[in-house]
Amino acid sequence: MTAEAPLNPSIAPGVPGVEPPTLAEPVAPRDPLPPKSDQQAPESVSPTGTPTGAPVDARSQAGPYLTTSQGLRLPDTDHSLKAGPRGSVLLRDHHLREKITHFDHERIPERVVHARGAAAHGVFRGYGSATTLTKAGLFAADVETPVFVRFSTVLGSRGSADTARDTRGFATKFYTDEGTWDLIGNNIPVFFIQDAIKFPDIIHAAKPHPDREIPQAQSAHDTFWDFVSLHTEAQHHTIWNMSDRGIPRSYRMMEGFGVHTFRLVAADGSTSLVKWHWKPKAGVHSLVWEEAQMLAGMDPDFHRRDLADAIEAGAYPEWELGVQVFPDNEEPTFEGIDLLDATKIVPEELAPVQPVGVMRLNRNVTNYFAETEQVAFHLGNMVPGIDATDDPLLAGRLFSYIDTQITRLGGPNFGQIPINRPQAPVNDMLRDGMHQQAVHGGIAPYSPHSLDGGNPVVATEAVGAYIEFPQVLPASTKVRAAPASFDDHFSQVRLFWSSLSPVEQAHTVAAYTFELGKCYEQVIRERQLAVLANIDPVLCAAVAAGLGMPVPPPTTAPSDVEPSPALSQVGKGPFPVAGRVIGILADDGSDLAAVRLLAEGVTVEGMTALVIGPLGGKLGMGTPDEMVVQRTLLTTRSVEFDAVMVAGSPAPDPRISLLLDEAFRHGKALGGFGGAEAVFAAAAIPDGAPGVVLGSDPIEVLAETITLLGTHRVWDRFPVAVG
Ligand code: HDE
Repeated sequence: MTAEAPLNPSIAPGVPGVEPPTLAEPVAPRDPLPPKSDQQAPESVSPTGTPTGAPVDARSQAGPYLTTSQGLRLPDTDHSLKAGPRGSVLLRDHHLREKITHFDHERIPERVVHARGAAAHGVFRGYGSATTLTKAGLFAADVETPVFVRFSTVLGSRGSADTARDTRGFATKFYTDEGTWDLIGNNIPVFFIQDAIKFPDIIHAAKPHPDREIPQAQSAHDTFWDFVSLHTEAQHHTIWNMSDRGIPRSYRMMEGFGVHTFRLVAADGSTSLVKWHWKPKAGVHSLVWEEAQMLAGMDPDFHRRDLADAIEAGAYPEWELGVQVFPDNEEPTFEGIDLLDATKIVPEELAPVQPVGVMRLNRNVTNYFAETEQVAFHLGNMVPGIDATDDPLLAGRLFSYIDTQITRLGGPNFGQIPINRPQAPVNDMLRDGMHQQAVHGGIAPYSPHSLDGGNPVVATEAVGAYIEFPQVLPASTKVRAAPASFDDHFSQVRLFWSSLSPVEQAHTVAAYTFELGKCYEQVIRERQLAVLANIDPVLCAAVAAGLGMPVPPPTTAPSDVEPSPALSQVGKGPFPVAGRVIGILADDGSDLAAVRLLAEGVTVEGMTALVIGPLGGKLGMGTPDEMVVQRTLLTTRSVEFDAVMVAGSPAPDPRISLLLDEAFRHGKALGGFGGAEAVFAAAAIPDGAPGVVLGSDPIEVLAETITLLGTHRVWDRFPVAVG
């Protein structure tokens, strides 16, 4: 791992290079620039997992001159070879053909789901607390394992907006010295379906309609609601999507879940069943729907940018990995909950999450395509001490991930792409195939053999062989069926609903109403309302009211449930504020010395301060306090900031009022000093409104604003009851 850079949040987010460009076209030969300090390429290991000793940037382009792919230096790359300046282009122009041919093949098929993603490198450190549960070496105390994490949305195409209402993928590759372990989870702990055979159905229903290919990256359309209202096991996942969890504020502020139950095997052979949880140190935090919609237009790369900016600034995102542990009984149930049913959670109040390690993401990728696009996760990538269970959804995934890569990455050798290379020695006897990178020695890639010195031999458990857990299987009959325990589709949906705070419930009602309101077929709305009636009468009545439809009677009595406070995002914290973005509205008339002091105070807290001026350039030009304007009223909107502070009384502008009004409605902390009251009044923000901090000392105002930020939103500004 490269040494970590110090916290430097003062970097203006998104600096593109390590050196400012020259105005004139550079023509003098020089070596390529070094990589940016926040970036890291995959480890330099060979296609068969052996460290090469080369620096991690060894694969980047070298040399001062432009060349062909074969290293031939080129005198010109602007003109095709022609018969005279106006003449026909000559077919013999190899440079032209190579350049265009390669370009023609630059794209690969996007992922069939999770096409839109962002990733980063990091490190996982074990606490040692899981060593009684699993022999996997990465959990031993203070063992550090390099990781690569890819976050994603599920439904949208590669170019879709980050802030769509959707589930988020949270896939982690642990490059352990016992082999690679992939933990491929989501930010929602349940899934739409209980059996993998239904995966094409839910995805076909949720993707854009096949005739017009609309709508992009959203579930607010007929086919999605048609499917989930008919296939009611999808309702639990659906309510999570309709809640604030469907629109995270940041990848850094999402929980992650392995969803399935896995089996852990300890060194003494004892086993337990577990569910994996990632808990963000920054707390779980979501956008409000209007912000998400605005961001889809203003900054479709919002989450991607947020992750990269935070890492570049040194505000490294962290998650604690934890497990809920259950006894590995013959019947895989816990407190009556079927652990093999991926549409069910086990409330944390029944089985607390026990921390086993911490992950820190501290390096951005060097090349999006090489790393984020080409990374190939696979559920079957496990290490000794971690095993699968009989969850029928997991079984299908164990097949699917390796299969999809063969099409997506063009053949069976995708494991040799640098980002996918294991960092444990590989000796696999898999040979040849498209894009083979390894130069395998020897003549006997088969087993048994007596040539090549007999190498390799099979391992024993004592030297780290992966031994499948010898699970005892009950005598059974071959059927296409699910156990009766999979039939309860509603009780945990109601459990989730009942565990939300009133603000979150109101958001959830609005989301259902929005989505169903976007359907064309009235019958689909009716059918979904009938399903909601079986989940919760208040939820159903509130959505029906919004749709202007009658409330249907339930066909089954809503179950009695014990709410799980752990499921709500409100009332938690305070959380660290590093990596948050504060907008400071100022103009030439503001006290610029105070603005500077404020910006420094923001930076000291690990946050980013962006000065918003009426026009570009500098404020206080020619004075000792002159400062660069990072955003103008034209280039920004409120959605870019977690809090907004007003320095003095910038000249009235409807865009200032709009910015403050939006930030107010979205529950953001607002601060002001030096006469800012007038600016808030012009934006019709009531005197004494919650979460508006006014004062004369910018640092005192900042301190109070930080306290508000620690709870994520000014919750008191939202409606407090549903119905
Ligand atoms: Fe996936 N899923 N999935 N999935 N999934 C893929 O693999 C699949 C499921 C998840 O950033 C694909 O490489 C089936 C659950 C993530 O590269 C594909 C089923 C969960 C990612 C695939 C599921 C996930 C994928 C598409 C039902 C949460 C993105 C491209 C049995 C626990 C990984 C690819 C990345 C990607 C199949 C269900 C999470 C087609 C058949 C449940 C985070 O193989």
